[in-house]
Amino acid sequence: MSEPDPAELAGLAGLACALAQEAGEMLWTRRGQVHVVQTKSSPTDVVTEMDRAAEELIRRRLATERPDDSMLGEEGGQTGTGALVRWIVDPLDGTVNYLYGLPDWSVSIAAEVGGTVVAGAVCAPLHRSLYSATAGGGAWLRSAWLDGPQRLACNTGVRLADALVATGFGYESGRRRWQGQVVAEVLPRVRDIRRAGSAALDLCSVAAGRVDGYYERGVHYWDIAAGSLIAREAGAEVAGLAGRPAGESITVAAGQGLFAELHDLLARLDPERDG
Ligand code: LIP
Repeated sequence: MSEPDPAELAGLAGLACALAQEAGEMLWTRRGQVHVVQTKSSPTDVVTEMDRAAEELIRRRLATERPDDSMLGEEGGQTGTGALVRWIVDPLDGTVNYLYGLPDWSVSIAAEVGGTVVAGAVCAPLHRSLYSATAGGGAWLRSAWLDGPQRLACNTGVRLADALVATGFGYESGRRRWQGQVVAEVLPRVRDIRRAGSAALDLCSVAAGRVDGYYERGVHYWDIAAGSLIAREAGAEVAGLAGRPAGESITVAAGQGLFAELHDLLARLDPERDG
């Protein structure tokens, strides 16, 4: 595959959707069996056996369906190198919500071709929602609550003072202390703040117009790979500060107009440092 054509993109997105749904259903069915098996960056950064089981299921399916591709997963890291297509997988984004029985968790799967994300899916089983996008093909929501697929468009022309802004916090206490100071400066300048607990879903919420903007420091590539494409295909700008790409240092997403205002406010607050 050189430049993927629309049929190839649809194939990648279709597989991402199918696997995200299958893993999501498995997570929902086995929700009673969840225990913390490991902590990562801090005692609050948990991994459950279900994060691992969901990633294992996706890894197995990909090995069967697309044996020549490689994969980067949150739990198992990189397998395979040099492949043209690489899958970026967060098997359970919002693990803490899942552990507590809160509904905001998702399975996020993106496909990269030549290093660029070209297709992606985010499945939120408890919202009965499946978000997907292909490069140039728009962003779509399929849901048990809808009659058919709905094309997503983010909110535009929202002023910062009227904006509902989603954000999230890292697991390390020094970073959180500074994130608290940053959000204390953002809160009086916007309509309100939301902290749902799944970065992938926050980006889908930007795409669907359920929030106007989103920013977060510390998200990993697997948290945002699919959601960023979905938000962009819904018309949002997704980037870091000062022209840098979105990523772990900071990710900012919003529709036209608001992105610049949110970006400029954040840039003044030095959000890329840790306290
Ligand atoms: C989580 C994110 C959440 C963010 C947390 C964490 P996990 O991912 O999606 O929004 O604020 O810091 O990264 O750990 O549940 O896969």
